[in-house]
Amino acid sequence: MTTSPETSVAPPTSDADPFAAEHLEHPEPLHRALREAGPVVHLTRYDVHALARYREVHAALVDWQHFQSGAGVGLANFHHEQPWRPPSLLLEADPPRHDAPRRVLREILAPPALHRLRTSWQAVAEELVDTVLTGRGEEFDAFTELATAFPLRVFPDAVGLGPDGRDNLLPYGNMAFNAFGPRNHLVEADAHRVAELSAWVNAQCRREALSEDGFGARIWAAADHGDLTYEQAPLVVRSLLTAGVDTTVHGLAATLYAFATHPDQWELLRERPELARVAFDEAVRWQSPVQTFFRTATADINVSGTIIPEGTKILMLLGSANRDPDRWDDPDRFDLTRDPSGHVGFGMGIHQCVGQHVARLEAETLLTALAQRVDRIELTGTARRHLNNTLRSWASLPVRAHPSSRS
Ligand code: OVM
Repeated sequence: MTTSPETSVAPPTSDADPFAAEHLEHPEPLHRALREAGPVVHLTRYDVHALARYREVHAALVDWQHFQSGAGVGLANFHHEQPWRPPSLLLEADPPRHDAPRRVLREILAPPALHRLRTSWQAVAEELVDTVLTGRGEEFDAFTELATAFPLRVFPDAVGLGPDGRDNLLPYGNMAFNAFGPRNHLVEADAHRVAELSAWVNAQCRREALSEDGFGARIWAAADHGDLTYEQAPLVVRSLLTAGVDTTVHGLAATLYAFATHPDQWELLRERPELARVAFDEAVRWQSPVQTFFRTATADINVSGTIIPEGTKILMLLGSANRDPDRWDDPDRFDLTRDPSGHVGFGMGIHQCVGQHVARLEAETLLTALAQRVDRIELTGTARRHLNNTLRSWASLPVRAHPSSRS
């Protein structure tokens, strides 16, 4: 990754705005155009370089020394602009400061630590699916009734949140994920709620606000053990509350949408329910609930022949990398028989989603309950998107589910 001017070329340019409504709604055409334009494309509107191919996105994700996170992973450069909130100790930090918080959270969210949650999450999933199947003549909104309802039933309890104000979680996450993009109308629309929502979230991060047996309490216990400072603990809890709700809601929605539009794949899941986990990862590859993150160049970096200047922002199009035909066969196909590992929907490298095992457990328990009870799931109307600068998010998934005769 050294600078060698004789091999560097001016990159192709594009005046497209990846954060414009048309591209947020249907990102694939722009992604294809950017991948085909070259390995690096200069986006003139924001004066940033964009990576749309798998190879370069992957290379940037694993090279934290040249592609730093500490200047923010949105468009705003924290060296020049005041962040909207104190930066995340995990997401918006580089080694060595990043490492202690990461280690603590990794332990707390590791598969063995989640084991005790499985049985109760299974029971909640079964109850929830039974309720939607009996209550509404088998027609319901799978976005609100399943993809939103399930995480909100299990995750806040697992963190140890109190009962009040949980309806602030999704709006806060929506705001946080919008904040990685430009200050467009999506950011402006929520500007009046920043203070109120932030105050609520920050209050829930206090030790006194958390139950004694959740993820939150374990983060505070790590401070008792000297693995974190007491100043760091509430910010690590804040990461759970910021990154742990909207992501799983829209990831589950993506999975349900995938199955509602691919009946043969639902049939396959029903025959082989052990595919539930790989189905979720394939849906994360196919839809990429987190579409983008930025990095900042720590030096003049030569990326496939283009010099990216030190201190400038680089847009990584995760959703595009996850559908790059040079990496994936028939990339636009949702296919349970492929191996989706290596997708960058959870990122890659030292910042790769620390909560991915929680997300997979939510998906596995919900999909398993559904596959045991439902023969067929189909859209009954238009699946509607909710626009967010970072999340490929949903507003509505009207479906009909045909209860299976064998349950
Ligand atoms: C955080 C965080 C981590 C990942 C994603 C994210 C809003 C936030 O540590 O706060 O999105």
